Amino acid sequence: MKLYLSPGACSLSPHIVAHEAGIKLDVEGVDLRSHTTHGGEDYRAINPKGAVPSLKLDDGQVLTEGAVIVQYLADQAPSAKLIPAAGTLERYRAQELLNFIATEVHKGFSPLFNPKITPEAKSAQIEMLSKKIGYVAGKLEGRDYLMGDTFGVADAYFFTLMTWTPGFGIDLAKWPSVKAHFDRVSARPAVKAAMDHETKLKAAAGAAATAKA
Ligand SMILES: N[C@@H](CCC(=O)N[C@@H](CS)C(=O)NCC(=O)O)C(=O)O
Repeated sequence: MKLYLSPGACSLSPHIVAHEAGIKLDVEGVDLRSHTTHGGEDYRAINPKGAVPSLKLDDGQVLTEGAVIVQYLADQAPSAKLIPAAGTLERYRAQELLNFIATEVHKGFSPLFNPKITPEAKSAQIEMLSKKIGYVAGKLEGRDYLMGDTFGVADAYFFTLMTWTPGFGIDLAKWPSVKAHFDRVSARPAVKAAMDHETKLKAAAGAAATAKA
């Protein structure tokens, strides 16, 4: 399997899940401005939506949408217990969380990346996004991870999005349960490994671009 990602983007979430699950993946970076893979391929020919993440399966099919890819990966390694079994109510609870994180939290960040956003629109967007983060903060009260005592796919996704908060002046200290979750997830060896890998990919892509210039 090959995961297409952009270092530090939402694709960090399935990258973390693969590390947590002990799944050995090929990984390829994508330049999201040119929609070209680091290997020089047209990324839109791989995923016509142009967005990361996407996962190329061993039979050549490509799976897209981060909330789905993390479930696929977790289901490949059931002993890692990263998601409840399909068909159980708990599985729907995990999907309920993933859907909220994807559509409310993740897409709550998206307008903030638009360089044309006005200061007024930015502050209104941060206010709206803060309410969504506040909802997740409530879910984290009195528990270590979103589904209870053990780390799961929703934790990987939510954590990934929270790595973006400093860039927009959002201080996680406002939500002590989210800050504690962020620190707890950051300390996991699999999370560190995925993040280190992405730092190296970014540096390699930067060096290749400089060499071409
Ligand atoms: N619906 C997609 C959206 C993923 C997404 O927003 N990816 C961003 C990076 S975090 C991206 O690739 N943006 C560039 C683009 O869409 O061209 C998913 O949930 O996986």
